[in-house]
Amino acid sequence: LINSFLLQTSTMERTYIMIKPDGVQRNLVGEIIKRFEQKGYQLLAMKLVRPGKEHLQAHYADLAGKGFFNGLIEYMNSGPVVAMVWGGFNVVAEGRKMLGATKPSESAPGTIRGDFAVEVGRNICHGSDAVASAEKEIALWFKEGVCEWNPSRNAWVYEN
Ligand code: IDP
Ligand code: MG
Repeated sequence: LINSFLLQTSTMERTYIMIKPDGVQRNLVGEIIKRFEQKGYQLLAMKLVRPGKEHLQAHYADLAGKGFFNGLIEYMNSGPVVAMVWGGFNVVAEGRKMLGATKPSESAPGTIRGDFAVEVGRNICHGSDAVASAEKEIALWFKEGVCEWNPSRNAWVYEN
């Protein structure tokens, strides 16, 4: 059991997943958490927050030059968001697949955006696009750190 836990942690990734203000207002919090939970990923941190424009601008700093940037910040600042950290094997790329393409018109049915969103400016959820950006986003949103724990179900999710 100890060996298998060590094996898992060596291939473990973390990703920053956020339910945007429209996802919260549309009562999709439980639905989105449910999908990550049922997949077998591990919840490592979660909070409902309204951090303000400066923090949101820092989160989306890479997009500062885009024409939609101010609108994006207004949208993200329009209500509380659910900030989460999820862990698991390949969770960064798999998490993006579960969210679906950025534009809901291109998101496959079965993905969160494909199932629940219509427009790119109201696409319900955020997920880190790489391991490095995930770690940066986790540090920005969870300055207090995350909760480390060993899920008893791991032996039923992972073969080794
Ligand atoms: P991502 O959320 O799939 O990683 P990014 O390109 O990083 O997509 O863009 C961040 C967010 O900015 C998107 O999720 C979406 O809410 C918004 N966004 C991206 N492109 C557009 C656009 O063309 N118009 C309006 N909003 C956009
Ligand atoms: Mg992005």
